[in-house]
Amino acid sequence: MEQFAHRGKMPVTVAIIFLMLIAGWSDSEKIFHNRDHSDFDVQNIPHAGAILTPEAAQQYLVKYGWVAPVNWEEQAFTDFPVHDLAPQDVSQLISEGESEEHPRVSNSSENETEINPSFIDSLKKFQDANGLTATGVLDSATKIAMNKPRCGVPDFKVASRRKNATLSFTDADSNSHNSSQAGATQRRKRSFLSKMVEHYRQKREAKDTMGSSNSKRFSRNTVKWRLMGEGYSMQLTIQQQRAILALAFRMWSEVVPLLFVEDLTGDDIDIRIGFGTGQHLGCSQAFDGVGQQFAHAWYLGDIHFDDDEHFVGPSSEHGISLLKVAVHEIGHALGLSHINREGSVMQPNYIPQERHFELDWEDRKAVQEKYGACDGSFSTVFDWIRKERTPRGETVYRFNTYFFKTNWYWMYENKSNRTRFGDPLPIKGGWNGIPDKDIDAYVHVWTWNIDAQYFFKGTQVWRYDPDKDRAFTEDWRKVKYPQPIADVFPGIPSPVDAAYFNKKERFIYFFRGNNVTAFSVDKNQKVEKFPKSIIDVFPPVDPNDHPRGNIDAVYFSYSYQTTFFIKDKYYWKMVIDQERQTNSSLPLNGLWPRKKINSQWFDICDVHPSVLLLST
Ligand SMILES: [Ca+2]
Ligand SMILES: [Ca+2]
Ligand SMILES: [Zn+2]
Ligand SMILES: [Zn+2]
Repeated sequence: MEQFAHRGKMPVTVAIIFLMLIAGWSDSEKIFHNRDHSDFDVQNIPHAGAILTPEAAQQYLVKYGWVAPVNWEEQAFTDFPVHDLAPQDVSQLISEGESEEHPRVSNSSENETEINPSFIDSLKKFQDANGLTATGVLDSATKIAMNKPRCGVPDFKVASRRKNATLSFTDADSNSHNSSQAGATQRRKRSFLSKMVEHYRQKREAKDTMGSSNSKRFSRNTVKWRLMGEGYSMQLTIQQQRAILALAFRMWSEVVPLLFVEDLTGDDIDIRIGFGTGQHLGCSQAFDGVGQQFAHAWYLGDIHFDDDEHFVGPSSEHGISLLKVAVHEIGHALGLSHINREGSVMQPNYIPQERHFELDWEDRKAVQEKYGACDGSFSTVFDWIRKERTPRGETVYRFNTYFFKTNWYWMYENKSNRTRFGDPLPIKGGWNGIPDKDIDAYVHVWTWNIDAQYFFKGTQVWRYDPDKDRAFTEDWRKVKYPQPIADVFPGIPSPVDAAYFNKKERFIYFFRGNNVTAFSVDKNQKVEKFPKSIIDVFPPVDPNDHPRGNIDAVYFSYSYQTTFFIKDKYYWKMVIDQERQTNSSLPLNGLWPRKKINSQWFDICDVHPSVLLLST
């Protein structure tokens, strides 16, 4: 009866699909959005059985790997349940079953909370990991912990997968069905399923980097995903589902060098996503109705959500946040296991959503163990100064570091040593009135009588108005912008590769090819004897280690109180005066040997261009 009631949803699905067909895509969204839920008989939606008895608790401990690690990755299809087919001569074989006596009053005993002794150690382990006293007794706190909404992926999995393992069903299993037609059908089905399993195994192994210690990971940088047409949720619009999933993938993109792209047409999908209830989507693991399990996922594989759960969008106060669950399940698809640590997105239980949850430091490090850290190069880097007034009317200056690359930018928070959550963003929209891509350089001229910010691209220069947060079209001297660089900075050849302002000398240094030209802001002219070779003006500390020319960016950092030369994936830090006082052999304006940009500034990661504009 329960199963039948469960299937009662089907006509609604069919009706909606039909309405979508006749009404067209855009109109159909309203149907989803304003869908009246009264057509569901809520009473009949199956609920996950509460874990109250020792038997149920023992099942929980076995299922989630607390007794022994579960061979989860092999379970995607191998244990696919094959139901007995009806025999052809059913009317002759069928007879009424005899009723069994069942007690009207449950024979509950005092032993109800006593767990089988062989499970006590596992139970203690579970209690300890969940911040409970490890009593080994199934007390009410333990029951509460076991009944929390949770991910269906076991907490302990068999770590290494047998390579090229062949599937075999036990002899006893196949013999038992030998004589019946149903048995033959079952074997055919299993043969089909074993091929399917083999297909997925080969596909997954093809993605592995053989022999590498990090072999359990995607080996391509672009990972394709799709919300499968047969697996839409009944609770959010398809657009909402896709947008939330895209955002969840983007959050991982922001911390590892992987680009995730939604692929609506191709055959070669890496992560297939679907919503289902009970037995679903050809999956070996049935969902359990309302409550407890909300989703599960396979490494380098598929993600399923239990659509009996009340999934909601990121801004909703109630229900289960699809975004948070999706971020967690994508973590599994990327190869992460559960982490019992407060603040981690990989905690097995659902933690009601903080409004703005993010991947924390250790989640980042865990996924970077597998995929490495982002390792980019940048076209322009600078500290942006802004004035703020305190409540007492004093002026204070704050700065943030910006990294520009092609048509997007990141703000870097030096104190927390990461980019702002949700970056990168498009230059267009963040910076008004300047070209929306490929900025060559930025300079902030800041003296007792000048405070001017310039962006350079090609042969032109834009002056930026920080108060109005947009480029000037005309400044107080009636100079119209953009201007030719040669007019604003006479004697400076353009385009420039990079530029920075030296406060002490009151010179702007413009870099182009192997040369550098100094420009005096006081005299408003090129400094004599320039251009010079970069290597002569900024000599190397180690003669074999110098960027030479074609510098990407040069910037003075207020955090580090020194100047950085940036080229490709490296930076060279300029020798500072204190260093020269203790070591007089260091050259003036010398450059220390290079280091990787990502050893100083962490997690400045690209995202796929299709999700650049996406935000919560
Ligand atoms: Ca459930
Ligand atoms: Ca540049
Ligand atoms: Zn999980
Ligand atoms: Zn599933």
